[in-house]
Amino acid sequence: QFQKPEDAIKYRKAAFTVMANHFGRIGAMVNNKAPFDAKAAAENAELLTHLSVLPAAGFIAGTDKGETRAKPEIWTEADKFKGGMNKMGEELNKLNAAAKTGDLAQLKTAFGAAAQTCKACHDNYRKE
Ligand code: ASC
Repeated sequence: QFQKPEDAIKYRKAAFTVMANHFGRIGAMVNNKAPFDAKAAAENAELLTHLSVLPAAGFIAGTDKGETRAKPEIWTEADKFKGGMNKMGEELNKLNAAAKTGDLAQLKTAFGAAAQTCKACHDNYRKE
């Protein structure tokens, strides 16, 4: 799927960038930076469940060098890293379910849990 390692790095970064945008739109609502729009929140949450499967494909062997902050532990602790990715997917599914209820309180709770899964992998697997 990738011609060279740099293409895989670009791909996963692009996927995370798009995810951060859609996650951020919900974040703005739950943090009272934007008006709560239940329909928009649900659309963004739905998108995130699909987008979240994308980055993993970019973490192929040999892509720990170059324009990346990925730590080598991603490959030396591959199962743990995959576990973190899966956890993110699970929490985004919960975020999607919460968003569909149209209840801001439920959205806030699920958003916090999902954000925690983003942060966990950043703390463990991303360089400064
Ligand atoms: C975001 C975003 C992340 C996570 C992380 C959570 O909105 O872009 O990477 O939340 O900051 O701690």
